[in-house]
Amino acid sequence: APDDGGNSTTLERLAQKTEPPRLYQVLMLNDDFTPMEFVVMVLQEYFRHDLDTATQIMLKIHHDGRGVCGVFTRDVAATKVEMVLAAARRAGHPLQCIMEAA
Ligand code: NFA
Repeated sequence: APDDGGNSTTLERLAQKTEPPRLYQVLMLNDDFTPMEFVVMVLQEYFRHDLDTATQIMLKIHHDGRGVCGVFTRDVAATKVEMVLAAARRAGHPLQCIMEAA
């Protein structure tokens, strides 16, 4: 069938068996050294969470060892991980950030 340039309807996409993109969780891992304020800042700046949500996610990571920052397509998730790791390295913190298939 000819390429419609992305204008196909949902039903047409089903008929074409077009799969939705796979999604990936971006997670941060707890450590004993990264300041809580830095983690909250990262969650606001790179994941666009508000202060209250960022604080809740940071505390979840602190208590459980890991927590979900957001869910994204593969390339976006990989870029988020690299941005967080670069910011942590630049600030001299050992904060770790990973992606996992959702
Ligand atoms: N556990 C860190 C502390 O007590 C805070 C932290 C939270 C670090 C979430 C990494 C991720 N300073």
